[in-house]
Amino acid sequence: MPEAMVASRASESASSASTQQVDAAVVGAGFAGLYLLHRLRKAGFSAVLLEEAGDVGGTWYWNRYPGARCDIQTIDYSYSFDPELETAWKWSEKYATQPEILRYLGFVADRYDLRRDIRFGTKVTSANWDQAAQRWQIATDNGAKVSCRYYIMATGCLSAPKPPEIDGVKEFRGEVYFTGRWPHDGVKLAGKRVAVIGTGSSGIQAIPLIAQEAAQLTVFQRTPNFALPAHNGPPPADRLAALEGDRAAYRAQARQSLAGVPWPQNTVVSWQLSDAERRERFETAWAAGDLVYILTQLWADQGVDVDGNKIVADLIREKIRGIVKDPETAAALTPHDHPFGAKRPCLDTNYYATYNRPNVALVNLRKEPIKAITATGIATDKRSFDVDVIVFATGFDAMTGAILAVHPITGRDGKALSDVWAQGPQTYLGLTVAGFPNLFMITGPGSPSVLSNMAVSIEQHVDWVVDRIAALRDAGFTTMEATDTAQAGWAKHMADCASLTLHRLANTWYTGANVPGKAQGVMPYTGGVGPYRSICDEVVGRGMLGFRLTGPDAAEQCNDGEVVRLQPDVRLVLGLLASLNLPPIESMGAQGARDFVNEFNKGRPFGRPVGEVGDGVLLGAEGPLPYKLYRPATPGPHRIVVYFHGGGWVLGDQQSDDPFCRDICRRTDMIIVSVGYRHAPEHRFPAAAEDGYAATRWIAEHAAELGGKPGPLLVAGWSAGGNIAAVTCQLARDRGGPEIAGQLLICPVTDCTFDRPSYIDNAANYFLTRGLMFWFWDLYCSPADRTDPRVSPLRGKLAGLPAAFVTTCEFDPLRDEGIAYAEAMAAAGVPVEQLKARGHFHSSFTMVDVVITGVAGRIQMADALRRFAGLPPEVKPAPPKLEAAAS
Ligand code: N01
Repeated sequence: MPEAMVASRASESASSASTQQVDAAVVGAGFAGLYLLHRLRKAGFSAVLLEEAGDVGGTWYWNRYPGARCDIQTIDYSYSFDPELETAWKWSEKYATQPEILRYLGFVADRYDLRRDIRFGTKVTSANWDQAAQRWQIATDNGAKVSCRYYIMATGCLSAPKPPEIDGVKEFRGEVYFTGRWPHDGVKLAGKRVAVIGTGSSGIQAIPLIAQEAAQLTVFQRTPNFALPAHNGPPPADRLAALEGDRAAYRAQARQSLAGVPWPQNTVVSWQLSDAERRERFETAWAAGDLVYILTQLWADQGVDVDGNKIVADLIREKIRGIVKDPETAAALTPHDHPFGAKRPCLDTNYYATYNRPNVALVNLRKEPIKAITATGIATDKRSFDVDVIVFATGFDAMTGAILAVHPITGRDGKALSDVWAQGPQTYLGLTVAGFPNLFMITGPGSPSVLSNMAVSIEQHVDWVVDRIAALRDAGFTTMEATDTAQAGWAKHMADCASLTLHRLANTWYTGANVPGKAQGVMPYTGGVGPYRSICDEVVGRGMLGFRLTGPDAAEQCNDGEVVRLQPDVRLVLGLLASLNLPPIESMGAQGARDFVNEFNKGRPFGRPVGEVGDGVLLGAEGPLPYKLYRPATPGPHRIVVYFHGGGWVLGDQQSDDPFCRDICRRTDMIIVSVGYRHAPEHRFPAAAEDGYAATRWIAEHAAELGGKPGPLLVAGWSAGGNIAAVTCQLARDRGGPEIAGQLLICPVTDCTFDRPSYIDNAANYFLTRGLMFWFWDLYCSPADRTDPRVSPLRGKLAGLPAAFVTTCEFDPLRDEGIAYAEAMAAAGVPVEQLKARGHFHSSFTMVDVVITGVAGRIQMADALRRFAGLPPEVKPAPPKLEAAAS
C-alpha cells in the first residue's frame, strides 16, 4: 500500500478520539504482530497495531540490503496457522529474497484484512501501567494515545540497529548506509569504492553482491564467522514432497523439534563414527545447504561438547582454505575463537569465493584495528583507505534493544523496565515480566526465538498469549502477572539449559557481548522449541503456575512456584520414560527386570573410548566373579578404583555402568575395575557385601598384575553399588585391610528406613520409586538383617573410615540417607565432601552423554578421586588409541 494512503488512514483513526480504547495494543507489524492481530480479533478482542514503518514487514521492511534473504528454508519460514493460506502462496525459492518475503507479509495482511487496525508511521513514545484503571496507557508520536488492557510487544529480536561505535562517522564526506536501514529506492554502487564493516549474516549476504557492482570493495572484518553455502534454487523437491505429503504431520514435527524445523533428533555421537563416516555426513550437510541441518544432523555431541564440535569446525575450516586462494586471506577468514554454532553461523552465496576477485580486499581488524573514520575513508592503525561509501553491517542491540531502547515502559509501582533489566533481561517464559501486569513479549529474551525457526516460535508464543488472555477474560480475571518466584526459577532453568550448550563460549549478540556496556548472559532460551512448548503447556496444566490472576469479579488466584526444577536433560529423560508407559520394574520379576535393563542399556550412547577395556575373573567371597577393567590411554602403571555397579543388589552387572566407568577412567587417568558381584534373590544378604570386600582384597593383592600402581586403592559405587563401596570401607577398616585411600559414593543406599523426606517427596515420578526400593530390599535382605551395618552402613561405626566424597541428587528417594551418611561420617571425624546435585535424579550421573548437565558433577567426582590418591585435579582425557581387547 502506498505510504500516503497509510498516512491518511492513520490520521483518520488518530483524530477520531483523543484516546483510542482497545482491549489489546500490539507494537510491530512483522511476522509476530500480523498473526497477533489476526488471533486477537478472532478471539473477540478489539486491537490496534502500532507500527513505526510505513507498511507491514517488520525486519523485512527495513533490511533491504543487497542479498537479504531468509536462511531457514522458506517453506519452513512461513505461517502454518491456516492450511488455506499455505496452499494459497507458493515460494519461488529455497531461500526467498527480502522482496518476496515482504510481498508474502503484505499478502497475509490483505488476506486477513489486517491493515484497517494498523496505525503505520506511529512510534510508541511511552507505555505506563495505570494501576487504578488496570490498563496500559500508551503515548505515540503520531495521533491518539492508546489505552489498553493488554500491551504486547511484537518488536522482533533484531530491530534496533547498533550504533557504529567508531569515532568520526560524522566527518565522513561520502555515503553511509546501515544494512538494517537500507534505503527503499536502492543504492547505486557501480564505479564506487565501497567499504563494508562487519561480517555477520548481513555482511556475508551483502558482500558478494556489492563486490559484483562496486569498483573496489574493502571488507573490514573484526571476527571471522562460519559461513556455509546456501545452494539456493527452487524449494528442494524432497522437502516440498514431505510438506505436501502430510502437511499437518510436517508442521507438528517442526513444533516438537529443537529448532523449529522438522529434522529428527540425532542420537549418534561423534566417537561412534569413523573418520570416513563423519566426513561423509559432513559432505552431505555441506551439499544440502541448510543451516539447521548442519547444526543438528551431523552427530549428537556437536552442539554440546567441545571435542564433538571441533570436528565439524575443522572440516569447515578445511573448506574455507580450499576456496580462498590467498593463504593469508584464507587464514584471516577462518574462525578459531568460537565453537561452530555458538555464534550465529551464516548461509552464503559465493561469500568465500568473493575474496578471490581482484576488486575485493580483506582488512583483518584483529591485526590493524580501526582508529577512526575520516573525511575520506577509514583509517586503521596501519593504513588509510579512501572510499566513497561505507556500509555498516555491524548488527543490532539484540533481543532487549527493541523493547528497552525504543520507549520507556513503566510497570506496577512506577518500576521502569530498563531498571528491572539493568543487569540483564529477567522474564518468565520469555513472555512476561514480574511487576508488569498484562505486558507480553513475543519472542522476548528467555524464549527460544532467535535460536529457532522464528515463524514456528512466533505462532506458539502468539497462540499461548492469546489463548491465556481469552481464558482469563472468560474466568472473570482482568490481569495476569508473573510472580518473582516463577521468574527467578525461569532464570535458573535458563542458566541450566545454557550450561548444556556451547553458546556460553562465544562473545555474540546472543549474550549481549556485541554492545559495549550491555549486561551479559545467554538471552535466548537454549532448551529447544519442543521442550519450551511443553513447559508453556505445563504452566497452564498446573493452574497457571507462577502467575497471579486478579479481576474485579473473581477471587485472586496465585499458584506460585517454579515450572521446571529438574535439569533440562533430566526433564527430557523422565518425560521420555513416562511416555513409554512402562510397567513397574518390580512387576517384571527378577529375570524380567534384568532383561529389561539390558535392553534399555542397549539404547544409550556407547561410552567414550579409553585405552583398553578387558574382561577378567577374580575371586569373590565364595567363588569366581567376573570383572571388567578399563585402562587409560596414558602409560601405566595407574592407580586403581574398584567400582561397584548399581541395580538394587538385583540388577546390572560388571558392564552395566560401562559409560560411567569409561568416563571416570578418562577423567581420573586411573584403572577402573568394575566388579560383577553376586545378586539377589539367588544370593541374598550378605553375598553382595562380602563379594565387594573379597573383590577389593583380591584386586589389592593383584594390583601389579592388573597394571596398577603400588599404594592404596580407591573404591566407588553408585546406588546399591555405593552401598557396597561404603560397606567395603568399613570391612576393610575392621578386617585389617586392604588399605583404601578414598571412597566415592554416588546416591548410595545407606540405611533401611523409608521415612526420610526424600523417600516421600520423590517416591514416584523419578524412575527409582519407593515401590522399587521396597522390592530390592525384600529380594536382598530379610527384615531381621536390615540393621546390620553390612547393608545399612549408617548403623555402623564410622570413625576411621577413608576420606569420602558423597554425591546425592535432589530428586532421588535415597537423597536424605546419602546426606545422613555423609554428615555422620563427618561427625565421626572422617574427611567428607558432598555434592548435592540440584535438579538431578538417581541415574543422572551414570547416564553419561545423555544427562549432559551431569558433566560438572562427574568432573568434581574425578577430582575427588585424584585428590584421595594424592594427584592434582582432573586430567584432560588423552586422545585414545584404538581400543584393544584385553585378555
Ligand atoms: O549482525 P552481527 P548482522 N567495528 O551482529 C561487526 C540475523 N540475520 O546484522 O563479531 C568493527 O551478526 C561484528 O564483529 P564482531 C541473524 O540472526 C539473519 O550481520 O562483534 N566491526 C560482526 O562481524 C544474525 O546473526 C539473516 O567482532 C564491528 C558484524 O559487525 C543477526 O541477524 C540475515 C563493530 C555484526 O554482525 C545479526 O546479523 C541477516 C565495530 N565497531 C541477519 N561492531 C538471514 O539470513 C560490530 N562489528 C535470515
